[in-house]
Amino acid sequence: MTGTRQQPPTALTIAGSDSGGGAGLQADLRTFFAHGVHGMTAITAVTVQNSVGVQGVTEIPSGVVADQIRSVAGDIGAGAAKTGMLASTEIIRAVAAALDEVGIGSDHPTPLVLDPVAASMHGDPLLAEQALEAIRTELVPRATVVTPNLDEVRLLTGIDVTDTDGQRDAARALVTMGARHALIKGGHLRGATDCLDLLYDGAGFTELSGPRYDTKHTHGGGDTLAASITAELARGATVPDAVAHGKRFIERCVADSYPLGAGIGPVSPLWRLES
Ligand code: PXL
Repeated sequence: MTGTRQQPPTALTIAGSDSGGGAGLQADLRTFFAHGVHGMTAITAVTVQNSVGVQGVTEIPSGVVADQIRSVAGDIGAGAAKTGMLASTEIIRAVAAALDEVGIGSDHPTPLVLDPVAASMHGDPLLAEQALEAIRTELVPRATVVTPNLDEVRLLTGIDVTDTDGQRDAARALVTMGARHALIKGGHLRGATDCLDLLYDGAGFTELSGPRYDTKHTHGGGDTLAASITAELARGATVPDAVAHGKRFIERCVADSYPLGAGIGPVSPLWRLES
């Protein structure tokens, strides 16, 4: 017997490993799978991590990160790609060069979702402080969509967002830096009763509003949203449609999050298997 299935849409995540399975490339792969998309990985770092925090980080040599990108893009091809934890300036530079070589990024046929991961939910650093400038200059200009939370917005733009007008200012700043679209997530806005994200394409804003769930188990939430957007882009969606889909998808995943260990549990796409 031979299998008859054709190659499904494919997506590449350039990200770190979370040994606890909550965030990082583990979240990306299960999200890709939940969208019917074949996932590939260029691993940037291995974190020693559980539900309580990050106990260690080992970076992968930058040349090996770039080689993973070249290897899979050259043979299999990626319909879309995303970045997560990138750890260092050296890795960011190697990733940017490899993306240009294989044709991924906003000036190329294959879209790039930039999730500018700086720290874990526990506050453990996942990016060297001096690497922020490389994110600004090497990756924001290559991003089809950049998806910062408000902490990442402050680090990248210096803007301390406290309301929707601040979200608009931050979105303008990131598009001025070169991103084609900026999705400014409002999840970290204190006091808000809903969860308002703002998408900007350089011309107009789209407001995406959703419920705020009362759970502490939101580990991997940003990764899962960015991976859902990436998967939809790989399936051929436009950016606005992929982002609107991602917003609905992450809401379900937050509603279906679960406790894990003694600390913070992950958001979960398990509901996709059960419905
Ligand atoms: O959620 C951001 C993130 C990304 N990548 C890795 C992580 C985390 C958060 O902990 O560990 C590897």
